[in-house]
Amino acid sequence: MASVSPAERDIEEGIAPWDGRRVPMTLIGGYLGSGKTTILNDLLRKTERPIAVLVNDIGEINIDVRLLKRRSSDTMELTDGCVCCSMKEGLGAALAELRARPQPPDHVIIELSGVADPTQVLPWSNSDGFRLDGVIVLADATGVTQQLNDERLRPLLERQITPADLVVISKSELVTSDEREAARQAVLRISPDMPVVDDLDGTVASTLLDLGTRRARDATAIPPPTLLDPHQTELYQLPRPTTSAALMELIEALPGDVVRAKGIAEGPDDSRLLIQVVGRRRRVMPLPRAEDQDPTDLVVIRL
Ligand SMILES: Nc1nc2c(ncn2[C@@H]2O[C@H](COP(=O)(O)OP(=O)(O)OP(=O)(O)O)[C@@H](O)[C@H]2O)c(=O)[nH]1
Ligand SMILES: [Mg+2]
Ligand SMILES: [Zn+2]
Repeated sequence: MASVSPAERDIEEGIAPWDGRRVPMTLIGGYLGSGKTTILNDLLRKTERPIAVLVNDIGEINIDVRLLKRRSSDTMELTDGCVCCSMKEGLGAALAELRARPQPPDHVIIELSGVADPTQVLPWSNSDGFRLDGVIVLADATGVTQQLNDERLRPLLERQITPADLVVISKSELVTSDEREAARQAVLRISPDMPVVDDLDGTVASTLLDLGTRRARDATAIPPPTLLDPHQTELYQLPRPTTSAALMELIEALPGDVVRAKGIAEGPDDSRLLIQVVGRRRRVMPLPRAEDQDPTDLVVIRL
């Protein structure tokens, strides 16, 4: 490579990245446990495109990033804080790191934390090198109606749903068609013109990129972040090694105010067991063994 004099290098650095090209960015939001990582994985499984992924998990441990099937140098984690408030600088730094790469990714997807207000992140989606492609917000068919009736959660969920370009009713197959329709109506009461789809036929993930949102967004109209997060996050130590049965017993005994818990435990013969708790749904599943998959504590979020 030809050597570059400092003067020339300075000029290079002054140019927007990638010859002024703007990489489309998709934000995936929605309440805790609504299915953001699941749909993201689905999407990554269905495309070969080089996609940069940023995953924000509010606990001290980023479980989600360990669950992404396609982990690579293009996966970045934003841990121990919410990207819309306490982790804003972390997001800025991650995007700066992307910008510094010689080759742009095809697309950037950010999984927001389950308590994030997507509006707060919009300014980054139109920063140098990026343009907003769309805001997808998941609404959990098994929980959204009840969550919207909970005074502690309603303001947060309204803030999450309002800026969406598309709302996906997740976990549709777990409810009756009446419940699904109730979830859809609950979303429409907040945003009457919102496009709302469900994930019943398994094709929704492939429609999430290239939404090409045309919605006008006034960056000056972004309200200051308010502390909408009514939750407390704790870490519970897990026994090592342990068994599915013991873990089931442990999570069944979690206090009733636990809305979300997740962790990776050490099972028999150095296997891994994934714990997933969303409200009353509590599951322990064997996890295909990946490299560097160290067991974690259990991240527990209480309301
Ligand atoms: N049956 C069913 N389960 C789902 C679906 N989507 C997600 N889940 C389950 O719901 C739990 C939470 O899913 P995640 O994808 O981790 O949810 P999340 O929104 O990323 O959660 P946080 O990042 O912690 O806010 C997991 O046990 C998933 O397997 C779905 O469409 N159907
Ligand atoms: Mg997630
Ligand atoms: Zn936040």
